[in-house]
Amino acid sequence: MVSSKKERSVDPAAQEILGIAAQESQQVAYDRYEAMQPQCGYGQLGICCHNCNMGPCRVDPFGDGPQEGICGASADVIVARNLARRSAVGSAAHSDHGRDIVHLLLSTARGESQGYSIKGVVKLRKLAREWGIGIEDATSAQLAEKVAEAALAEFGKQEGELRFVERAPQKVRERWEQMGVTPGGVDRDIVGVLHSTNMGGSNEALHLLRNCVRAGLADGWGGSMIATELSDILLGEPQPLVSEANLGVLKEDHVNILVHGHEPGLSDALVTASQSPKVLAACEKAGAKGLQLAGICCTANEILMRHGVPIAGNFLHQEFALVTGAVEMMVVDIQCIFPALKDLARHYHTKVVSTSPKAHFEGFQHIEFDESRALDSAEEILLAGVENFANRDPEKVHIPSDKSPLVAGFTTESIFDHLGGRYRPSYRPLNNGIMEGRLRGVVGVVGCNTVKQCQDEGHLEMVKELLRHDVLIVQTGCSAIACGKAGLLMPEAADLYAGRGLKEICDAVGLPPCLHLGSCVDNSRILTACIEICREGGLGEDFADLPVAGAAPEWMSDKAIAIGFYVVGSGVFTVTGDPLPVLGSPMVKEYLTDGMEKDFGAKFAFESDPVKAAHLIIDHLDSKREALHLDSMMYEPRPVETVGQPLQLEAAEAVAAG
Ligand code: SF4
Ligand code: MSK
Repeated sequence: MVSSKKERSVDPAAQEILGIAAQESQQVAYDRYEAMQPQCGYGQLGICCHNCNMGPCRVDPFGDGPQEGICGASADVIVARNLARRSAVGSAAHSDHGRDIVHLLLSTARGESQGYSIKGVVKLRKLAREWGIGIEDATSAQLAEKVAEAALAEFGKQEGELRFVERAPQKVRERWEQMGVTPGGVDRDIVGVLHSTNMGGSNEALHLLRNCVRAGLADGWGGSMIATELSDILLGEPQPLVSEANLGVLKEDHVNILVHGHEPGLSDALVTASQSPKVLAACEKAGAKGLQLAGICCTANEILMRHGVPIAGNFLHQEFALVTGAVEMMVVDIQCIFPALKDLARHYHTKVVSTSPKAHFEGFQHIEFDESRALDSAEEILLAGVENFANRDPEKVHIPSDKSPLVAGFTTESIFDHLGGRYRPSYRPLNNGIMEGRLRGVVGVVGCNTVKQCQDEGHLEMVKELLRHDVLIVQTGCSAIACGKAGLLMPEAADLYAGRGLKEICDAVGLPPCLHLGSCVDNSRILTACIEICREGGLGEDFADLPVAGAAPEWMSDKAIAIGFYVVGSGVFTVTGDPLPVLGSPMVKEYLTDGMEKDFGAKFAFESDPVKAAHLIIDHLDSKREALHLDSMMYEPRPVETVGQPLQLEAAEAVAAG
């Protein structure tokens, strides 16, 4: 049965576009998902193995058929081994992204790239100090070269630990040491984990599950943290800024060019090139009023937080954007890109252009992005998009009017300034807010969309439930975009959704109740924020002590698996919407949702109902508060009846009092 528009997305722009796609007989991912039913149960349970050519093997979950593969691998081993592979793939994706940023910083420092300069000088000097790279009177370029060389060595390191391990609290490091998962070289760890999953490699489920953590930590404390830090050094440290999100940012009288993917090097050059006189003149000549650049997925987050470029949408919006009929070009690089875009591109006039040597697509045009001539390369790409304006069919143009204002661009460092003020930057107000019971805790709600759930519903329902219980939300990736589209990234959202304590803090320091911290690799900012909370004192010395949690209500990518393992592996309780693909092994499920806590200080929970998931988190935060002997919460949760309306304190109190 075909699901309705409202079952597919809570976003009104998406619902409008889904109606248009149906009228025009265009398929989107939901249609393909429904045609795929029933999906393979063995795959869903994680008990199918094709790791050698004697297979594929599958274990019968009902106990009537084979209980082990041809080599003798049990369901526990097969499930854990599949998960370790996926964690390693997610870690590889983030880390290879990080490596590219390092190369770009290095070529910029050596004067071999075009159009980039070292913008985050404060962060550069700070990181150089942290890594013991001291050069008297060094220029930024000299220092950046040394830092980039040191960062590059982190990938191929053959001995010792990753440099960023030193940032982790002592107790976290001790647990990693005991469990044998302290991240060493990024590539070494990923290769080691993949090797362990080869046929006849590791055949003990617990060992493989620790390898899931090892691969994840190489991502979180390696590839992703390097990506975030060096992006800030090269492209500039984001600062809070105002922009907009949703398909309504597209303009009927402009050439609309979208960037989709992850790596900020390309998108940053496109932003610069979009203002070039040559491109603007070409727009005018084509009869357009200008060029509207907008983003999809995480590359959108990168140029949003550094340049205020508006966001057209999150993961599932990549197809919806094309159905507007108003997109001249979609420029993609790597990760989260549907090969199916070619079919919509054929029906509409959109040119879909791949640019990365790492990702080519059947039916897309490939124009390889060359960083040594980045601006010229970006300009050529944009000019090809402008040229396509002439092929737009006005009959097919339907741009939904929906868009929401948002504030984005927070970082671990800028939160300091916001909380403590320019002259007293500090996390003290945050820690005090938690300690005195104004704030219940801090939760990272992150991750993707999936066709298995109504788009954005999981993110929004969970976030709203947490906000009314005085939980400060930090966000990245497509979850941040979901909340941006729904108006939750504005300071005014505190009035509409936050409990009284959270609202008081947001009002006092001028913060939205949900803080946009960037793209998927910027989940490492959540780790560094936790480090600062520990360092500030009063809430424990270990991530596992803190009233904090993570959630990925609509996760989809292997990158989310790697993130889950580095977050839980670092001591932070995490809830996923769909369960990880482990239900074919009760032992693996039990370890992830219980046993891990003994080994790593935290565990996973699986809960697809976002409100129930929010309450698992609230219970967790309360248990941590109790263990820390913190004051009880200052106020009752905001009454559910008042959610979405400006908070009238007297009325709220009256409702709360019954
Ligand atoms: Fe089957 Fe074992 Fe080969 Fe997997 S590794 S396909 S379980 S024989
Ligand atoms: S883009 S990994 S769908 S968050 Fe980072 Fe969004 Fe998930 Fe891709």
